[in-house]
Amino acid sequence: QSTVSGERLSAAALVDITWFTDSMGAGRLLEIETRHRLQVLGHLLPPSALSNTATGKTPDALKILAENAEYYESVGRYLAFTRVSSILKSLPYAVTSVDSLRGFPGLGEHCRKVIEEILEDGVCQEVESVTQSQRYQTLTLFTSIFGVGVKTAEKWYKEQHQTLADLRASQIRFTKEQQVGLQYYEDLTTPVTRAEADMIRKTVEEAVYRYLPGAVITLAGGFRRGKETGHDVDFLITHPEEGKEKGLVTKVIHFTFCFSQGLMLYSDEIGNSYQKCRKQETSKFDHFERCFTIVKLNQELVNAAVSGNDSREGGQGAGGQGAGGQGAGHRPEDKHWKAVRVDLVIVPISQFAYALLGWTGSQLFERELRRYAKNCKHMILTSHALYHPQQNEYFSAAAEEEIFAHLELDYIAPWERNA
Ligand code: DCT
Ligand code: MG
Repeated sequence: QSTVSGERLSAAALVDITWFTDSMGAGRLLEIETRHRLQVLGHLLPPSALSNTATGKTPDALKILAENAEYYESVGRYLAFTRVSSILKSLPYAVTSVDSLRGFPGLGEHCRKVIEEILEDGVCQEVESVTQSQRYQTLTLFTSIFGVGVKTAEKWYKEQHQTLADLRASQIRFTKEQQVGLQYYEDLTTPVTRAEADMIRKTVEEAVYRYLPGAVITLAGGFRRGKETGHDVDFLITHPEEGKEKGLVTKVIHFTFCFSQGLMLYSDEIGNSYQKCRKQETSKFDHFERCFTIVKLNQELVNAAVSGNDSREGGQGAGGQGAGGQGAGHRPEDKHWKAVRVDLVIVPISQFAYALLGWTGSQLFERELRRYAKNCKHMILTSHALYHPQQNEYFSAAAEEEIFAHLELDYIAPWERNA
């Protein structure tokens, strides 16, 4: 097989291993892993084979059902559809009959039926009716607003709101997040490109080095996995001398962004709470000092950098003059900036490898890896540490490779984690 298929397989294989070990016990892990890697290679499916062509939607049919399950807060069904969708997408060849998927891990009756229908008719009626339903459409729209989760979207839907215009004209008391989410809706739902991420990185570097020379800034999230676009830009910031990084967020945000340049459209700072929460190792959230922000990115500078004609003065990446955001659909001709979500996470060096692993994602990959750690190794993996509760032991790691080694897994490179 080509290296591409090999690369794509690891993440999917991990999903499968976990499934197998759940039902068969950890003892047979190695045998199953080897067998299943081969099994996966034996099936054929191009990434587009299961897209629901009738709806013309990019996300595949199972992903739509997963989303819909999420809108009904059914985590189990959401995961079941998402896992099968992810595994199918990683297969390098086309599946032409559902029988060839016999024994396929995690493939339940429901998924089988969907796949069968699409293979036979090109369309799955259930997926069709989901995508045509007002509820699905409205919840998809509302949850795409920054600061709006399923519960809030559902509440607004039940109050008969259906469009962004409805929301804007309503008496709803929006949170600060939702206000900026609506105000910059168009920008925030336009994918961030790698060139834009690189430009933001320069700005973050300038801001951070000013207060903490010697800090190390790492681009994490989807961009580290090799994706060309993302919905935000995630940075981890650390310093080789533990403790030096403390309080950095406040300094960087307040002085550089807010006062000096007015580049910050929104920021939500959270202090480090790891020691306080150390006992809650199972919490799905981490406890780093961090800041979720929305910055003004000067697009002219990005365009200049892309065309190899970077005429920046003083290296100022994000920003631009003039205040005030424009709402969705009101992008004026002379608006030369774009609102972009940037997450800054401040990490003590001793936890950096774990933070990097956690913040590289994908979310499904992290979920499966943690599930594997728990079910097969009886360990708790978080973005801070790897912990064995029965042995009351923490495993230190200076690099991601060491974490995989502690888990007795082959190293999986970031670009293989796009599950
Ligand atoms: N993450 C985390 N804790 C959070 C948010 C995210 O541990 N509160 C992890 C999960 C994946 C990774 O960090 C990056 O998160 P996202 O930006 O949501 O995902 P992404 O893969 O970078 O997606 P995109 O490319 O669209 O930004
Ligand atoms: Mg991201």
